[in-house]
Amino acid sequence: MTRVRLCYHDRCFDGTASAALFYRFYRECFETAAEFGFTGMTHRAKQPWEEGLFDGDENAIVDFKYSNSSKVTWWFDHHQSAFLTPADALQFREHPGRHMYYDPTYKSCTKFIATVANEKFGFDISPLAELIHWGDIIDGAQYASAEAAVEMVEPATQLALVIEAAPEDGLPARIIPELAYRSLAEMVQLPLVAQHLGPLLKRHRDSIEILRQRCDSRDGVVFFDVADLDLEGYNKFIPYLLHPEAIYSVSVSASKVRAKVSLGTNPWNLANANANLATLAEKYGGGGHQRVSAISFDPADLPGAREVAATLAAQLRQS
Ligand SMILES: [Mn+2]
Repeated sequence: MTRVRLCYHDRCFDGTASAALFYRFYRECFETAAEFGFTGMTHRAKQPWEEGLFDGDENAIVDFKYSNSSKVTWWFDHHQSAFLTPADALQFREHPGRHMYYDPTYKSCTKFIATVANEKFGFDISPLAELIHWGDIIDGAQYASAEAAVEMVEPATQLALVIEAAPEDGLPARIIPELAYRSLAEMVQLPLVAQHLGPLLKRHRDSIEILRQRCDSRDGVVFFDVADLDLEGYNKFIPYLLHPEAIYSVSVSASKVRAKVSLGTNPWNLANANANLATLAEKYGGGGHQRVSAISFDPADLPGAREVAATLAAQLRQS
């Protein structure tokens, strides 16, 4: 029996959906009985690939950075900042592994994996159409309005809230095998999801009031600092609901594993949104996509995070 180590972007709807899609794809196209172990990956200030992590016969990474380890047999990513070093990027370009796929033009990694699995391996993606659709909406910020992104009535957005913010370590890993075979409406009824939903929806509504007090919107940039609160998993569209005039958002938050500066673009005010936020974040060791990116700091370096956030907010206000 093949053992598969599947590393995915933790606490992220697209990362979890990518893992579910890969899980079903591998079982249907390669080995039904393969034994999976799931590892959620978090962006941190230090090198993410720890010794001994790739312990499977197959080691897969989805919706997360490239690893130059020869043990990695599958890789799918769509982030602009996919490579830790220029040497890694060169290695991938010159000697891509047989099952290594990278395309930063995809709005979601879920859709990217689905397309490759279908076109190259004949995987039937029709049962997963709903999941693929929502992966693109959520990771690509393609909601009709800020209200639609924040109101949390769709099962997909409720599930995303639980994946991103539930205070239970390892929860996405328990969600993945279910998500591979169930509808989103069924998913939010499952006890492992439903038990978190009530408290998280209340916390979400409270966070709108907190951000109403903390947001400072000037010259096209809404800035807020919530590093003193347990609020890392806040909904990233709330600032644009409160300040539709903003083009960008810059924020500081903190958790046990990192201090974090987040940069975002208002998806409903794109006329003058020309800054590449991934490129800006890369200057400080972070990364992401053109329209949304982040920089992770050691949890002890909150002052450093605050300084970088202030610098970037000032820079975006002048752009
Ligand atoms: Mn993604």
